[in-house]
Amino acid sequence: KFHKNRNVQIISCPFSGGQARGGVELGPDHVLEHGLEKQLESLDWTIAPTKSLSFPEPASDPDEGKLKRPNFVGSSTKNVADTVAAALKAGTFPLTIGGDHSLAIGTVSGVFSQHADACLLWIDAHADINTPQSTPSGNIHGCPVSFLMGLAEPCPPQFAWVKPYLKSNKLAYIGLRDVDPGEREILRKHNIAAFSMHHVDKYGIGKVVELALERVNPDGKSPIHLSLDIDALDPEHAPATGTPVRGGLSLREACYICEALAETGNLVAMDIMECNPALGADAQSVNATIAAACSVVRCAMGETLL
Ligand code: 5AB
Ligand code: MN
Ligand code: MN
Ligand code: MN
Repeated sequence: KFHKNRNVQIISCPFSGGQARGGVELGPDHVLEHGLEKQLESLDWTIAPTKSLSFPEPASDPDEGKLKRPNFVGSSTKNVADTVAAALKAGTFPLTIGGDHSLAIGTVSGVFSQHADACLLWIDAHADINTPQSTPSGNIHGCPVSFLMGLAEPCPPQFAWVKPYLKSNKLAYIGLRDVDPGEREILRKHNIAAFSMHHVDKYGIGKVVELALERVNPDGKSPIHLSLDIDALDPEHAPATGTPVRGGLSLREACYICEALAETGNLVAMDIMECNPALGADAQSVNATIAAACSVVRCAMGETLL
């Protein structure tokens, strides 16, 4: 059933410091209240007691250049990195529930500290690769990948602990459709495997996943970390998120990506990020978003249709 290791450590991260919209810190509780633990149990996973992290706010947090709340994000993501690394050391699969996507500075650091040869699949409407210089918003949830690659020069002191583990040939995107000009330049310069919705339309999702894996995992041996921003999905399926962009993945396309990664047998960690229950137009759109988040997680954890 794809996953050899069937011990999961859920890490709940009610954190919103990487962006300005309140409510994304409520994401983890909604996902858990939707019954995710039971759902994983019925997929034969053994669930370690869920770790719920708390994120104390620093007394003072002045902007660092353009970056907003650098102390808060820097210390919180360090905590996440240590927790993810500990989960892997304990032989469990870290499943991190956000919270905003700046948390991935922590999750990816934690995974690469234990699996130096890992690759990263980033499923998102956005590339999240702005540097402290290129960020148009100052929101760090738009910057995690640049920190992980060591592109921030100079590196802000709050992120000095982040090792540049991530090499450009070990990163692939699927679902992109809102990429800033500075980000586009970085993607080109580093020849990063970036599959936009245009490629999904042109080749179909099956081929896109195949092409992405060929680029980042040509010999099929690398452990895989999946970082999934719920805004990769079309707002029709996941409206309750801070930065929705029309023209996204269908629920099935997102599920397919997760199923295909599970099938490799190499998935070692997953993030599900950016569900914001405060932003749905009504209870039904919040519920649809949370249900979609649980669906993609189950697919990554080995649920199959037949
Ligand atoms: B998300 C934008 N590129 O840097 C920026 O939701 C949006 O984690 C970032 O993908 C969206 O502020 C970050 C305009
Ligand atoms: Mn996004
Ligand atoms: Mn994101
Ligand atoms: Mn977002």
